[in-house]
Amino acid sequence: MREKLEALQAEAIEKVQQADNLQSLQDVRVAYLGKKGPITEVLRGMGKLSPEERPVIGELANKVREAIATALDNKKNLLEEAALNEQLQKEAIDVTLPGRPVKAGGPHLLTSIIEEVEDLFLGMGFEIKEGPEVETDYFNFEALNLPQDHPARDMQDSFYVTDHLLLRTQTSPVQARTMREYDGNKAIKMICPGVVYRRDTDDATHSHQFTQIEGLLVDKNVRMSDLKGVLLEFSRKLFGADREIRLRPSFFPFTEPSVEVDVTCKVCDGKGCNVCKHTGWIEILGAGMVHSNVLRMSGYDPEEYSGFAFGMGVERIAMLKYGVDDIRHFYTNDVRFLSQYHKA
Ligand code: 2NL
Repeated sequence: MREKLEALQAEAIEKVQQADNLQSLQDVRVAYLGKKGPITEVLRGMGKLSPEERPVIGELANKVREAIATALDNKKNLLEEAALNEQLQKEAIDVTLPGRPVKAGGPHLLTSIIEEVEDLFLGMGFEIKEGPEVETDYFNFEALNLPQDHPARDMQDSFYVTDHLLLRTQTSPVQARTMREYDGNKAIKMICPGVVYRRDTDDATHSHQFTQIEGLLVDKNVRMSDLKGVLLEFSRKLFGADREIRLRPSFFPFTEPSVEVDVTCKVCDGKGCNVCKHTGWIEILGAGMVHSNVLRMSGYDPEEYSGFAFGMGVERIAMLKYGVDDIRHFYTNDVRFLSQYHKA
């Protein structure tokens, strides 16, 4: 009996050692320690033993059972630890891999130009004003010396919301509103950037929506030479210190006299090229002395006050400055186009 039990212990521990996964280990446990296992069988046969042998064999059987159980538990711990390690290994994340860079956006080229122009005029003491994009007929046209049925309204075919409300065709209504707000007795130095709308067929140089920056200076004794000085300063800051400007006579209903302003072409250094259409000059904006009717309608006495105003298309400025060949690039939002103008 004693030899049988010792042989069982040796055999069971050998099997435990051989088990290489939790299932086969469980099989060993059932085979040796289960209800139908050899140890249970020994204990059941105890009745046949002599009273002297019974406690000795009983004690040994329990020791054998404990030894096997301990071996099983130890091996179980080992196998579980190994399984955990294998899982950890498999699911390991390599934190030393460099991350994927987050693509940073940047301001739209038109926004950059607006901000550049704003900085420049803030530096000359101008304030920046904004106004509604849905305007009244009065502020968009009437107050700017464009009465109902005036033929010049044809130049600004418009999107109407009602008979008296429309998408503004220029940013000038912001200036008319400001003059009114200033009560006809204060000096004004302002620029107003913003989106404007005209009923137009889109092509490489026309867009039904575009961006304008207009400027207005009203004070006592404002003269044409003030306009020229401010626009020369502006042109040199935006296009380069070596630029010259020239003023050509023109017509706008809200200014008198009116001028078209050209800047010298630096693509060809004035020799003539495609950009300047072989003239050496590039038109960048329109301007003039504020019409006396416009001053009067907004509460300023033209005998006491005078002023100049100017307006430019931001897309046109951007196209000239960066050689953009199609105005639609600004609105089709192709990141390959837009990201070229993001500063690092
Ligand atoms: C252009 C020309 C211009 C103005 C805008 C203006 C505004 C007031 C009074 C007088 Cl409140 N004038 N604005 C004056 C001359 C030209 O714009 O070619 N814009 C794209």
